[in-house]
Amino acid sequence: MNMDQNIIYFITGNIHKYNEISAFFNKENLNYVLKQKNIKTIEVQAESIKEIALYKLESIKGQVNGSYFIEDAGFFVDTPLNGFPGVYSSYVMKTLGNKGILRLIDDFEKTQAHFTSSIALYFKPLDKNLIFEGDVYGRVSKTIRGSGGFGFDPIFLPNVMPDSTFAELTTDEKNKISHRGKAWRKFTKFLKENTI
Ligand code: ITT
Repeated sequence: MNMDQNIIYFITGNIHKYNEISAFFNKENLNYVLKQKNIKTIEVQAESIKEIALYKLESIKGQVNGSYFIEDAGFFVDTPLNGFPGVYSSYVMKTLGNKGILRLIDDFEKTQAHFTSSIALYFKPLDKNLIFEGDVYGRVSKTIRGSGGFGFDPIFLPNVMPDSTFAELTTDEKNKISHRGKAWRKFTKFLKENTI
């Protein structure tokens, strides 16, 4: 067997996302080796994280040998911002940041929020694009708390652990309940059922 067949590339420029996924990978006895590759992908504006993920995957077609995946995530403040920043999460993180989000919703007592993750995989043995999704629901914290995680983690309180922000959890704790963790478990199930 060609050794290259057992490598799966995670195409990302975000080391935090890579570290979370690689923590999962190392725990499972998968017949694959994970490698990070940072290739410029095209991020279109679309209505859903899933559409963005599939487009991003298509945008690097022909540039990687073997199987590869990308992951796209978004943070949605459902109450009171009707889902904003959602598909604009990267841009809003760079411009407003967590402080800016908290300022926008300062007057509201009741908040609802969620993260969504879409892993889009090009699986070479089947010559197919596949998608695995996960989400996690919670609230927005009144203050920025915790030093772990990244992005919007310091302001997100998951419903299943409502006293801690994602940034106050260890990577393992976050992985057990996160959007990325849920998408990841579907992805792993597929890889186990389709071992080459
Ligand atoms: P890629 O190179 O993989 O595209 P990215 O940093 O552009 O990395 P996304 O588009 O998936 O990542 O993420 C959109 C924004 O949401 C970005 O600002 C992230 O910091 C943030 N984000 C993504 N996943 C998160 C998570 O698990 N917790 C907190 N914030 C997250």
